[in-house]
Amino acid sequence: MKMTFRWYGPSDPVLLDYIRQIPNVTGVVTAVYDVPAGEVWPRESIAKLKTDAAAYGLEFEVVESVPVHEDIKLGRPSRDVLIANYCENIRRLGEAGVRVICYNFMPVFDWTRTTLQHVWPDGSNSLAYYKADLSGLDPLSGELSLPGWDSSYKKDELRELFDAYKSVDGERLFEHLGYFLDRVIPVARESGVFMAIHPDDPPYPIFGLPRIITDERNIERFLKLYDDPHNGLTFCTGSLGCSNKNDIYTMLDRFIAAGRVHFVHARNVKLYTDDSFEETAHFAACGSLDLVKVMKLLKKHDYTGYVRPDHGRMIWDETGKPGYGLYDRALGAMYLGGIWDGISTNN
Ligand code: CS2
Ligand code: MN
Repeated sequence: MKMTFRWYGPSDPVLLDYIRQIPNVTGVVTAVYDVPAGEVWPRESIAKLKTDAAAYGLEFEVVESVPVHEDIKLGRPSRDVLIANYCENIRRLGEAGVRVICYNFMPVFDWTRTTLQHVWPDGSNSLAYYKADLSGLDPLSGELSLPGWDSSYKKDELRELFDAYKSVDGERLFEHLGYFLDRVIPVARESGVFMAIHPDDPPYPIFGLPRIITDERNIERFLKLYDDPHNGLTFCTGSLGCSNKNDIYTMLDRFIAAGRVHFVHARNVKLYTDDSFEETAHFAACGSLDLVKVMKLLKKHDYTGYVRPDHGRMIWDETGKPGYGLYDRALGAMYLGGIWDGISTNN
């Protein structure tokens, strides 16, 4: 396995200079952030990410994310041009040495939480999601915004999007995903790139919008839509693990055995019976998920793909992008690396 770390580019307060000091981290996961969804990334911008990372001895082999334009998810006529642009991005990234592209197919919103600063007794804070609080949130109010979301939508545009999704249920969304994969995966294969869809976070419909990359059955269906290793998964333990219905260990075992996992996001959450959850430190004892078991499964299958610590808490008075501070993610990388070393020695 290759340990990586997410880096939000030159404006990220977490500097490459810091990332390179985390033992065992060999590469960064990043993206071109100044090009709107649906457009082609300039070759120079891609090359710059590579040279920036290389200047600190870090590889750039994983992109997270190349966003999928809403018109593709909605199956609108403009999707053909947008998919052609997406394919061009895959080609350009492949040429630059990128091996894995993480993306998601969630309508309108990326990850959703009801608070960004749940305060723990030890003074740290983390993201959390309380089901009861969600009913009080109106996504169309224009006042709600989360760091994972595309903030470029204006109120009217959001309303228009919500209206458009009234005719797109889970079945239609699956059809639109299939249409996308039929065109994108052959290009990925030619380009030596593995596509890795990120599960929906949380893994069930919210605000009346469909979500389909949610559980074992639906992921199996997704993999069959285009049965090729280049149509693969980002296995995000925290996203799949925040539904009581998902047994993430059985799922990981099975999808890794099938050669379909190319990227692992390791995140721990404390899960409640109603599927509310709080994000915790990576340590198994801190949450409901056992990342030791996860690493053992990677070992069992001699996993050679990429891993990164996912969201961390904010600790030691750090401020910054919620979920993406330096300190707790670095502790996470160390915990995961320690487990890996521990299970790798024969002594
Ligand atoms: C990430 C996702 O921050 C996170 O939770 O795991 O936002 C992820 O980057 C996207 O869903 C991938 O497209
Ligand atoms: Mn994730």
